[in-house]
Amino acid sequence: MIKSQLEKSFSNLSQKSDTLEHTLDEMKQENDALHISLNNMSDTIEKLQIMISSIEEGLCLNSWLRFQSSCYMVSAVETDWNNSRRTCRENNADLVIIDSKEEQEFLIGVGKDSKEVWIGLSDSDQEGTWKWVDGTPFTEGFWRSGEPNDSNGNEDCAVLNLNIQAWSVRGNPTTSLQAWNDIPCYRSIPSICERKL
Ligand code: 2F8
Ligand code: CA
Repeated sequence: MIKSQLEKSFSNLSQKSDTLEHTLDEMKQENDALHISLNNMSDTIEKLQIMISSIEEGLCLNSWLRFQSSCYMVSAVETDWNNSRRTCRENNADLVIIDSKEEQEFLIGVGKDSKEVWIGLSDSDQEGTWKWVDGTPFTEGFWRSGEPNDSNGNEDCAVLNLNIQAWSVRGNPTTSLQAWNDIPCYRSIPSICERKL
């Protein structure tokens, strides 16, 4: 009697063990499949992140404005030329380099509220030799009549005069293509940064 009960229990346990082993095998297979799909998802996320970065690099986000293949930011922060340049560089940009009539006209239109802004042009290294911040050769600029004049012998940084009307009213007739002046680099004024795409 006891023997037959034991045999029955043993048989039941064996069956349970087989079932458990089978379930374990299934769970292992499921686990392997989950690992594979997790790896695939990680690959997809990585690819999407690369796509997002490249889309962002090709866009002008937040307060940056797009013109041709650059983004521009008119900064209202008033500081000297060197500090303004540092801030542009911290934002993956530099002070603006104006190398076409179209760009000059676009910039005059974007910052009408500021009187004058720093641009990326100076003759600090050698008086009278104007240099763009990125080493682009300087040919001719859009200077106001009579500028640059190195007034008092200490004007080595260039500004763009944005409020053409105000400058004209002050008895110095000017146009959007005659809107640069040289002033002392230590003056605190706003600036325009440019990031080339
Ligand atoms: O427009 C002539 C002259 O006007 C000012 O000096 C009186 C400017 N100086 C500043 O804005 C600091 C000169 O740069 C300019 O040439
Ligand atoms: Ca001047």
